[in-house]
Amino acid sequence: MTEGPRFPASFEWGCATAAFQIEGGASEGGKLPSIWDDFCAQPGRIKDGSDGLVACDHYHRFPDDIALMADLGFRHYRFSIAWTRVITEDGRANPQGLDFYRRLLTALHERGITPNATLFHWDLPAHLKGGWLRRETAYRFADYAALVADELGDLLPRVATLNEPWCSAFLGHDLGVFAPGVQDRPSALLAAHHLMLAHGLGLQAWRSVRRDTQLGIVLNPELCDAASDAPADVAAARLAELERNDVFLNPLFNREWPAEMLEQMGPLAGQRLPGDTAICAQPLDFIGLNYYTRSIAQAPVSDAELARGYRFVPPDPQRPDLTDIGWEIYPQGLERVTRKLLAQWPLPPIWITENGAADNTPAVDGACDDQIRLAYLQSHLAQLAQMVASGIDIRGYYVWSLLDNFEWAQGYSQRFGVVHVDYATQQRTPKASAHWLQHFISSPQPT
Ligand code: GCO
Repeated sequence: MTEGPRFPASFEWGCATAAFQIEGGASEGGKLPSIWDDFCAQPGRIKDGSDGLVACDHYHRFPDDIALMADLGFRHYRFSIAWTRVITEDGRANPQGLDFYRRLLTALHERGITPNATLFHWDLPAHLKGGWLRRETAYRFADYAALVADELGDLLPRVATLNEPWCSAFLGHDLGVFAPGVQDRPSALLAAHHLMLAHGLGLQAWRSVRRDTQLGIVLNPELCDAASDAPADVAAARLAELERNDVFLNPLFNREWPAEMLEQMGPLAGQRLPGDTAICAQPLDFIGLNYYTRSIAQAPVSDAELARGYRFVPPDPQRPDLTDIGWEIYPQGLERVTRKLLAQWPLPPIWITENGAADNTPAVDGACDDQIRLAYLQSHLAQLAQMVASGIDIRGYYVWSLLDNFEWAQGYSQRFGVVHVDYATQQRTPKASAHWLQHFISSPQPT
């Protein structure tokens, strides 16, 4: 990195994972199936036909993974709790599942690593029929939040309700590429509403049990640029941002949804009840922002695009500035999107809860030279340093991800870890990026 601003000593450095992507142990300790288990079992849903049954076997290997994290210098760890592990079908506590997380959390604290738990990272219990299309699910989420607060809250200083509810709602119910695989625009908006209701009810439920936890939510805001100055392209980019940003941020601050989104919902808009927005708007101690890339939109063409109001233009795969999954490397976007949000909503303190790159470099002879990821992290941390120095209230950064893991519809074909995982042997190999981060964290100055 070139000479640049310094991070404050209090800045927090961590890594992130999610339960379904790493744990495996799919039917151990009384764990129930989630909608992602069901989705993986449907032919054609996952690129390499894989599933989360074993994943990184973190369920059994967590002590070693925590030791590795500590060796690499991470003092903060963002992970998710599997709802399906800690609750029985009739809504009671599952002591075996809770015991797993108690052992995990105890091991983290013993290593001086501060946990940041997400309650819902997409793995909805399959037995909650109707899923996010039913209002009832939001109330079940609140019961789950209260249970975790009661059982594990003493070990959890910081908790987020949801991770990227946009993905659950829109990838899951409009594009249909994520579980549960529905393709219906109004349904996606209804799911988004119920997710935000779950967030609000969840915060109320948690606070009714304990008041010493910092509580928030993790979003993946969109920075969408128009493909041209043509008014139809500019309008399309705006609609993409309304869907991705306003639908989630407005309720957090007691603001109604944009009229365009209510219109797209059609008659289902009637299922948004008076008072719901106020429930969503619980006080936030922090907000987590996940950033990977920006997108480019143009005027819609197909029927599905017309229902959305935009169409995305993917970057030309020949461009050199893409990660292995085909996403543009665009560090300025981290600052642009953060400033855009701050101009529109009174955000609480920010943590960058995910940032990272797909780089599928193989491990050879105990080493993995992931140069795409290394350059990606260096450019984004240089951008972040400038943002922090300019006074934006960002308190920490979690790299996505500690380990290569189950990348949802991409299966194991895309590797996001700073540590390589050989899925046949479960061998972990820290990559060049991990060694660089280790050094950086010990003296986090872009020099
Ligand atoms: C996310 C996802 C991660 C993905 C990552 C890369 O919250 O976006 O949590 O699960 O693996 O974003 O696509």
